[in-house]
Amino acid sequence: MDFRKAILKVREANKILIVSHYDCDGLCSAKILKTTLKKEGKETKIKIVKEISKDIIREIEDEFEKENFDLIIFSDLGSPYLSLLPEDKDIIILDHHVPENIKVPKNIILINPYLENKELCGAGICYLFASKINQNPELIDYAIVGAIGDNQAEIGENKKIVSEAEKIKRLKIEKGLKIFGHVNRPLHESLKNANFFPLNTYSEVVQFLSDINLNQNGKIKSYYDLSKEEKEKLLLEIIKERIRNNLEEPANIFSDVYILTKQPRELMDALEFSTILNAFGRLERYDEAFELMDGKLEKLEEIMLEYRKKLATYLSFVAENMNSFPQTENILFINAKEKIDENMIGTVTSIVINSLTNKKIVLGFAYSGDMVKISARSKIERVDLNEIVSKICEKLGGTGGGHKEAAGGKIEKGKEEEFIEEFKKIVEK
Ligand SMILES: [Mn+2]
Repeated sequence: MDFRKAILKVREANKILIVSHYDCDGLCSAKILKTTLKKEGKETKIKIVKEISKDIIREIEDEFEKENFDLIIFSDLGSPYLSLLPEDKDIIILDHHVPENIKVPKNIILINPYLENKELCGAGICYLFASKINQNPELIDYAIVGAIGDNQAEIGENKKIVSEAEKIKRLKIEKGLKIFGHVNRPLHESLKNANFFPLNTYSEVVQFLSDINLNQNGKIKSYYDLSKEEKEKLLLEIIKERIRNNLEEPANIFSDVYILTKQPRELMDALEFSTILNAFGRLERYDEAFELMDGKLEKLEEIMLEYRKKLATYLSFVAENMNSFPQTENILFINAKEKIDENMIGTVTSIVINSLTNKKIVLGFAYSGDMVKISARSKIERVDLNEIVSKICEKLGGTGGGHKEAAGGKIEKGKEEEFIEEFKKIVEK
């Protein structure tokens, strides 16, 4: 990726509007850009958006004129909508979504690893760009968290950033368990959710931990806080329990844990950090997200509680209505209408495909004003959701796009069934 033109543009500008995506990767991208540009003495303003649409572009143009900006940087979004962007303003796009297939307009500098057949998350692109402007080694934390949020830390160019972070000792990768909450959740909670073996209730999990002396008078540590010996004992006992239960691949319980060594304890597990940022974004608590990244943790607990409550309600709704949703042997269509918040339909769809169904493709539909937001997830290698979803959305007068294994779109209300029929037709072929 060649950043030279973009760097020149930034040097010329005084007041820069940063428009970024509302998910973890987008929030991390904006944090990196803001910190770097501020250090250069630039005035900046961050605008977090859920998507690019004509209305949003109009809003951006108004803001640009009213507040006398001289440059817009889009991060972690923009590429698929080149023809919607303003034609008379300087624009830099730092993005990894599949670009719209047109000649890039003259006023736009498009930097996108996709054009070089590379994979790098939005925050990773922003980090490389930022490190060519000035040195802020601590910003590498956000490149890592962005990559984890987009599920890309072990893919492509992201791996190079991961190694760099290890080299400068801001990141430590440890062998851990396939659990969530290595650092900040007590073991019985993480284990209960991990489903390593058939223990159904908290009390059964607590009993298991008591039996192996990891429950000291009702105090249960997190995995991270166990001593080396305690960790070894725990792993051994889990594997033994899995063998006793005749589970396949009994030792398949490990995963890497990315520990950000310089972050406060609440944020040092990069997976937890990314989940937190995604949650803040879905609840549209953007200011609080940036405060959090500045180390202010006061609102963390309250916001995460609100998020978990909402998510639990949506997952129960899906579980209760699973049989009545349209489906084929391999595809589930969660037609949630107004029952699931459009901001959270993507998260719900991801959780459903990973743990609530055996279907290989899951789509979620949630009302979004006069439109329906669509979120698609696939576990079938041959299926390119970016292509299929964008094609059907366009055919129905909407817009869509994304990645091969995860894509989204918007169509008018009432066209859901048509979409579902088209989707079945294409995928079955
Ligand atoms: Mn991204």
